[in-house]
Amino acid sequence: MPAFDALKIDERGPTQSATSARHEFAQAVWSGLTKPQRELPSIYLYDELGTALFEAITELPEYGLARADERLLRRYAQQILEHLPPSLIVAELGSGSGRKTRWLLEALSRRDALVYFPIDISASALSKCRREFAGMGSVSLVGLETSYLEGLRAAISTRRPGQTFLVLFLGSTVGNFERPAAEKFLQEVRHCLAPGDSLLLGSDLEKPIETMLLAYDDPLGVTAAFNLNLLARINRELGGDFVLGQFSHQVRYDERERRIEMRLRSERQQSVSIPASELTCTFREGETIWTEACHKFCLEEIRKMAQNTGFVSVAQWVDHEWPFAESLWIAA
Ligand code: AVJ
Repeated sequence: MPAFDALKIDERGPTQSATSARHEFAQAVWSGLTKPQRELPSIYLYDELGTALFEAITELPEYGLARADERLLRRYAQQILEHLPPSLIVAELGSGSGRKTRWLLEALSRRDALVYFPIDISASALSKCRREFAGMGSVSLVGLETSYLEGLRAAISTRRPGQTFLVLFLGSTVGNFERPAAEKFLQEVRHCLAPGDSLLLGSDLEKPIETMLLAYDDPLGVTAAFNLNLLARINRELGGDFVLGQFSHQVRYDERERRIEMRLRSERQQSVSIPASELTCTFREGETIWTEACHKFCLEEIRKMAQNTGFVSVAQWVDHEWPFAESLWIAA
């Protein structure tokens, strides 16, 4: 696709200097830790080490989610593609290493040359992704190291007449939003798109509570390390002095909200200072920092979400080994 070389998209997306990224992190830590229920935004879990730990999570026997997602894409790539027009441009929100996406892109690129925009805040995820697709001559990859919507807007701005976009939002990342915020976000995605563009949405389905708890509190402690790494990151990047051994990984399932909640619990009363955020916090014993919510869905609710956000749900594929769904929506 030679025309693509001429495009004026920075490979790294709208670049941000390291100092302004650090400043934003310092600000976010300040505002999260000064709330009555302290919290830290889950996007900050994914620095280089956090991304590696998340990759390890996807290999855990207890975390069936990632394998279910990949199984569905592998098994149904052909069926998914039958719903999609030729001359597709693919943009993926949170591509990670691109491993699961490979199945779909392989099937798509057998029909047509393909442009693929992986969008991820993790530079290391994007470089893995580049390696994953390096050997696939029919895929032109343009990585965008930025937030989902900013990346999506940059990708869509390259649209030429006759091209249709497919947005991938896999791995149940949509579950990290509170339900109303998820709809608002999907509406914003819809606003970036034109009628006839599509969205493939991966969502984890409700399942027995024991199974869900184990998936987020694995006996090896990888998820605990993933969670605690957020404090380690504050120490590394913001000069914090969290003593990691004095915090523990806490997981519960809220049946009313239908979500896994991850927190970090202070095991004793302690003070922590974070110079770059100009903050000193005192934690009570048992006090928690909220780090991530992972909402679980049912099939009907996903179809309803499509309706509420300006899409038409055209098909759903479900994995029965680990209840998980891929839903294909077309922009109305
Ligand atoms: C990457 C957001 C989909 O919610 O299951 C995995 C993140 N956190 N284990 C999820 C996660 C702890 C994961 N997502």
